[in-house]
Amino acid sequence: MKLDINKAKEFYSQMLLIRRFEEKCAQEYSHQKIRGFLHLYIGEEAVGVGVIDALSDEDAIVATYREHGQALARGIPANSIMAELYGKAEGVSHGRGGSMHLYSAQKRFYGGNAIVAAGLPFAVGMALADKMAKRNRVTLCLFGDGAVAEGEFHESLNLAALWNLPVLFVCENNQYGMGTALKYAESETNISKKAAAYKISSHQVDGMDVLEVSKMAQKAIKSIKAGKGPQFIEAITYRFRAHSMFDAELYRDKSEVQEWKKRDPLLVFKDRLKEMDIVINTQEIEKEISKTVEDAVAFAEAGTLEPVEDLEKFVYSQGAVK
Ligand SMILES: Cc1ncc(C[n+]2csc(CCOP(=O)(O)OP(=O)(O)O)c2C)c(N)n1
Repeated sequence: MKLDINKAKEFYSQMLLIRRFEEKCAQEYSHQKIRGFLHLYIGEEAVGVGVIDALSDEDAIVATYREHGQALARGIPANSIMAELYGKAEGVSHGRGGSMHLYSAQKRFYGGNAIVAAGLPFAVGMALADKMAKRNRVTLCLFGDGAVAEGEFHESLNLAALWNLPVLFVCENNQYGMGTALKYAESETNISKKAAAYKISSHQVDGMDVLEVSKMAQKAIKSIKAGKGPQFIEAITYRFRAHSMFDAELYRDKSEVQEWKKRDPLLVFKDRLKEMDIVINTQEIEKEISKTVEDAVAFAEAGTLEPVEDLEKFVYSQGAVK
């Protein structure tokens, strides 16, 4: 794959921003500045960054509760994401969504969803609307391997194929559901094979290599925009952190985590740049990113908590979040 220096900087910066932003989130969670559930994406950065880069501004994204990284890759400002995690009114969902429900109609980022597999029928519905209105756009649907055990996965894939809908399904296979390895939950662990059974063009990709992910996503989106129907990508990846901040991680060996860390997407990318003789100033990028993250925390700290009187605001649609 040809890579120019600007794209190289962009990929590296985005992956590093996700990493540093989330390391900060973990810290602020332990200081109880961030509350509720917090699911970190660390280790999976190459998937979100590679796939989202292939979208245009008109395309939509539907994600899961592990979505901070994807929201950052979509260009939602770090400030408004951090403020959302702090529950502040300046947050991207006005402080009402929290970590699991980032939402920006302006960026066509439609969640953030706490329910496993719930995004799939939602994405299929959005793609159906686009098809009916003859708009040539794609809905990207991101979900974890745990979603495969849900009926919604099968119903959604079936309809998307049957109706030839413009959806890109991306399964982020990080090998684990909440506390269960995929192999204990699924009789067939090759998820792309399941999608292929619905006559959807399906592929596996190395989810630790942003260039491989990007190449495959671009191909898939080109095909969808040519009217050839849904595509399915299974990105093989790994989460370096626990399922959420509450998880004692008793279900996997530390040595396994260490093995996967050798394939850290930031290291893999640096190696790829070396192979291609592309030199970027990583120290300068590190400095810029740490300033962005510090600013985001300051912005969130200075944000506003809504008064209790606002509790029922937005419950009915007249006050829907824009
Ligand atoms: C319908 C439903 N069932 C169960 C849960 C509880 N739950 C939360 S996360 C999770 C595991 C999902 O794993 P996966 O889809 O692989 O995503 P990952 O956390 O690995 O990104 C479960 C079972 C839920 N949120 N929704």
